[in-house]
Order: sequence, then C-alpha cells, then structure tokens
Amino acid sequence: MDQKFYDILKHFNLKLTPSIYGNGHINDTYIVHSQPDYILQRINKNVFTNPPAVMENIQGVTEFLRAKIIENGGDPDRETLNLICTVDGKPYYEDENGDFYRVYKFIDHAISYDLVENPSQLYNAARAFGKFQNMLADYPAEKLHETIVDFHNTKARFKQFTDAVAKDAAGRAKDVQEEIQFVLDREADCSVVVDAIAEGRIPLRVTHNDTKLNNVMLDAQTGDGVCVIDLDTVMPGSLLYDYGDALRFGGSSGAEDEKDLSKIYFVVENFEAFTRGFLETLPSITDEELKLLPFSIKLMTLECGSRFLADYLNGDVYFKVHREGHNLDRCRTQFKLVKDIEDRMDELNAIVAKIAAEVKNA
Ligand code: ADP
Ligand code: GN1
Ligand code: MG
Repeated sequence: MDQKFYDILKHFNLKLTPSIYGNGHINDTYIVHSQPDYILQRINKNVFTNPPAVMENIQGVTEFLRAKIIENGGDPDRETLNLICTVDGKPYYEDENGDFYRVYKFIDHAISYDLVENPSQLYNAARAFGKFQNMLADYPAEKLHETIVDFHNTKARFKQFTDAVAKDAAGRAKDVQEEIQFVLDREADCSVVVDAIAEGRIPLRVTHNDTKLNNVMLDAQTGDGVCVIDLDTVMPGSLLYDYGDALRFGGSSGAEDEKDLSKIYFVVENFEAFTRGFLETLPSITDEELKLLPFSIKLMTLECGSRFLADYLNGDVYFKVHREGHNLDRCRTQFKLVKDIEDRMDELNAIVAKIAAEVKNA
C-alpha cells in the first residue's frame, strides 16, 4: 500500500505516504502528514460514475467561493476547500485502474464532529451551511453537473426503494417486512417537495445536499463554523434538503447506527439551535419554504432511512459497512426519528414560527 500511495502522491508533487482518515460513508480518505498536512481522497466511482464531472463542479465552486471570501475579507485558505492540482495541472489523478484521486489542503485547528455534543455546535454548523448557500446564491447553476441523478428526488428514491424490495437481491426482504411497510405507508410524503419545486411554489437554489455535521469543520478553539467540506453533491436543489438533512443527523440523540433504539429520539434543543442559525443567515427564505421546514426533516430522514434499507436489500453495495446488519441498524434509527418527528410535528411547526418571528424582529 505504501508504494502505491507514494506513487499516487508523486503526481501531486508530494513525496510522502498517507494514513487512513475520517468517517465518511462514501470516499476513501487519507491524511498526508507533512508541513502543512493534506487530505488525499479516492473518489468512490461506484457512487460517482463521472468523477471528472464531480471535479469540474468542485473546481468551479471552490474558485467561486475563494473570490467571495477574499471580497469579504476572510481567509480563503481556511474557509473553503483548496484543491491541489497534479504536476500536469489537473484537479485529479487517474491511475492505471481508472481510480480517481484528489488532494486538498488540510484544514488545521478545526474539527468535524461525528456525533453532536451540544446545541451550540448545531447553531454554528447552521450558520456555516447558511453562509455557504448565500455565497453560492449567484453561482451559475447551469454550469453544475448533476453528479448523482435524482439525489434528493424523493419520488425517484421511493421507486428505487420499491425496485430494491421487488428484486430482493440479497434475499433479506422476508426479515424486514415491518421496515418495508414503514416506507410504503409514507409514499404520499415523497411528492410534497418535488411537486412544490415542479409547480414553482418553492425555488431551486444551489445547495450542498449532504449537510451532515461531519461535513462542516468547526474551529477547535471558538467552535465557530470554519469551512463546509464534502462538495461532491453541490447541485441545484432545495434549501429544504440542506436544512432537513442537517437535522436528520444533528437532531438525533444518538449515533446514526445506534443499535439500542431506546436511546434514539429527536432533540428539540438541537432543532431550535440549528433553526435559529439557519434563519439568521438566510433572510431570503420564502414563506412556503419556512412552512415546510419541520416536514423537510421528516422527509430527509425517511429518504435516508429508505436508502439504508434499500442498500441492505441490495446486499450493501453503496454505503460503507463495518459490521453485519450495519445498514439495517442505520435504517432503524432513521425510522425511529421519523416516527418521533411525526408525533411532534405541531410542536415543531410552532417553534419554527416563533424563531422566525424573533429572527425577523431582531
Ligand atoms: P465522504 O464523502 O466519504 O464523507 P468527506 O469529504 O466528508 O468524505 O471526508 C471525510 C472526513 O475527512 C470528513 O468528515 C473530515 O473529518 C475529513 N476531511 C475531509 N476533507 C478535509 C480537509 N480538507 N481538512 C480536514 N479534514 C478533512
Ligand atoms: C453519505 O459522504 P457522507 O458520509 O458525508 C451520503 C449521504 C447520506 C449520508 C448518511 C454521496 O454522506 O447522502 O445522507 O452518507 N452521501 C452520498 O450518513 O450518498
Ligand atoms: Mg462526508
């Protein structure tokens, strides 16, 4: 392994070997200890079928962000990802097996959390994601490739789910009938946001689409948001996807793969903190988007749970798994949260209305 990575890094003018790093579910991430440090990633080509298109998006977006950050008097080496090009000037290296590698500057003195520790982390993450969306508000969306088709198209996701059930590739459907029924019972939810976009009731924006807490770096000292990372899925989307997905993860009382479901419930304090940070930084939110905020958390959680379940049925071919039944455990935490959010929907709607009024009058 050492020689292989040494040879890869040589193409980025780095004569070093890396070590495995991070807890993402998709790409293979390594740290390159040097002065300064770097991040090396092998892009998951099973998930991203056109890696050059992913890299074109990331290069375009990070250059655009860099200019905005400089304009605002910020630090562009820390507040956006910085790609290191190969010695022949490309933003990636393709090896002889058709694997794609990229290198970023390592963001120092900052932490990405795999588990929420306190509501202020969510407040700071929300401000970072809100600011990220603001900075990209005038990005030419037509330049972006759709790196994963129908990524948050919940109607298409529902179809992919029922296809996985029908195919039952790993012969597991008989053991998870209750979980399958949980998704089938909620088919109507899958149309709400997709139809609102199609009918022009809510706007398309340039969004991140994968706003898990460990996709934002928070300052190690102050806790403030430093940089939004994991830009593989920056695409036109809804603000509701970024908000809902962030609270799918950040609103949970436990780990995404917790086996003891009695430990999993929706944490209202985290929801309040994230909502406040998001609304403070995104005054452009429309009334229609505002009304759908709590629903979007339920929707993104249902989508993610059904993706985990579909992957379990397909034989664990998409998300990285580290134990038997890992995707099923993940699916079950998501469905427990969906149920909890459903039961508390009126309360959550009232809280959003209250925070929105406070932010507006501040
Ligand atoms: P995945 O798509 O697999 O989730 P990420 O791009 O999110 O991969 O990277 C995985 C983890 O690696 C992140 O959660 C973060 O902890 C770390 N990481 C990624 N890029 C950087 C960076 N430029 N500086 C510091 N840490 C990083
Ligand atoms: C994946 O790449 P990562 O680990 O940040 C996934 C998200 C899921 C998430 C669930 C490209 O995110 O959509 O919500 O896992 N990313 C992709 O933890 O599929
Ligand atoms: Mg990630």
